[in-house]
Amino acid sequence: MDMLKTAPPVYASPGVHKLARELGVALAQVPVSAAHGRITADDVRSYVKRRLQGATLRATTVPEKTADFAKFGPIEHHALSRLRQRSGAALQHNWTQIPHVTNHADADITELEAFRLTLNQEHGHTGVKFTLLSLIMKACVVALKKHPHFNASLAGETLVLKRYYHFGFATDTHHGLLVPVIRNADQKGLLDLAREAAALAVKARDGKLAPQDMAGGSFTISSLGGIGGTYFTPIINAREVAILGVGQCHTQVVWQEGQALPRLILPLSLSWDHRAVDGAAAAHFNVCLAQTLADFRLALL
Ligand code: CAO
Repeated sequence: MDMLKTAPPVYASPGVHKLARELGVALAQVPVSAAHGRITADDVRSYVKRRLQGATLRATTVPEKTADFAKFGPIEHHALSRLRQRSGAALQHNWTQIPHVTNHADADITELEAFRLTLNQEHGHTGVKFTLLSLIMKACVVALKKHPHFNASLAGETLVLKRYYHFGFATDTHHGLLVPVIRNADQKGLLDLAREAAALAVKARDGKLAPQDMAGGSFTISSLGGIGGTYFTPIINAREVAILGVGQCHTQVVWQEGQALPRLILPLSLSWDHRAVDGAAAAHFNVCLAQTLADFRLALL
C-alpha cells in the first residue's frame, strides 16, 4: 500500500535535467515515452511543443474533471496512483504519436501444449514451470531473426535494427502496468526464461523493479492468456516498433485432411508502427510466428 502513497522518483540523465532547467520544465510533469521509465530529451521537447500548441497534457487527459456526475447518481472518487498517471501519460503519447495497425492471427499450439505439459511432468521436481510465455519468447526470437524490422527503433529517418533480443513483458500489478525486460532471450533456455519472467513479475508486483529492469527492450509481449479473452490491440512502446498481444487459447474444430479435428488455437495480435513496417511484412511475421508455434522444431533451426 505504501507504493500508492510514495511519489516515484524522476529518472533522467544530467543532460536532460539541464535541458529541462533551461526550458523551465518541471520534469515530474513530463510523460515518459519509453518502457525503461527514464525521461529523455525528446520527451522534454515533445512536452514543450504540446504546451506551445496549447494542447497541454493535463487538458487532454482530464477532460471530465469538472463534470458533475453526482447529479446522475452515487459516485466514488479514486485518485490514480502516480504509476498509473505516469504510465497513462506514456500510453497516451504512444497511442496518439505512433500510427498503429494490429494484425490478428491464430497459431495451432496443440502439439506445443502437449510438449509443454510433458516437460512439466518430467521436470516437476525442479519446482520451475515451463510456461507458454517462455515458448512464445523463443518463437518470437525465430520470427524476429527472420523479420528484423520488427526488432527495431525509429530514430528520425533511420530504422535502427537491434541485434539483441531483449523482451519486455507487460505485467499487471496493483499499482498499474509495468514492463520488465528479459535480456538476451535468444541465448537462454526455456527454464531460465520462465524462471526469470516469474522473478521479474514478483519484483514488479512487490514494487521493487529498478529502472534498469525495465530498460532496453527491443520487442514487447503482452499476454492476457492466463486471464481470458482473444484478440486485442496492444499499444506499442515508444523506442520499439511492435508489440505482440497473446490471448487465451481455446479448443476449436479445424478441418484438416478431410477430417474435423479438435485443435488448440492461440490468438495472436501484433500491433506495429506503420512508419517502420508495412502490412505485408506484418502478415509474414505473424505467419512465421504461428508456424513456429505450430511446429516448434523450427525454433531449433
Ligand atoms: N491461454 C490459456 N492459458 C494460459 C495462457 C494462454 N495463452 N497463458 C497462460 N495460461 C495459463 C497457464 O497455463 C497457467 O495455468 P496453470 O496455473 O493452470 O498452469 C496460468 O495461465 C498462469 O500462467 P503463467 O504462470 O504462465 O503466467 P503467464 O505467463 O500467463 O503470465 C504475466 C505472466 C506476468 C504475463 C501475467 O501474470 C500478467 O501480468 N499478465 C497481464 C499482462 C497485461 O496486463 N497485459 C495488458 C497490457 S495493456 O493494459
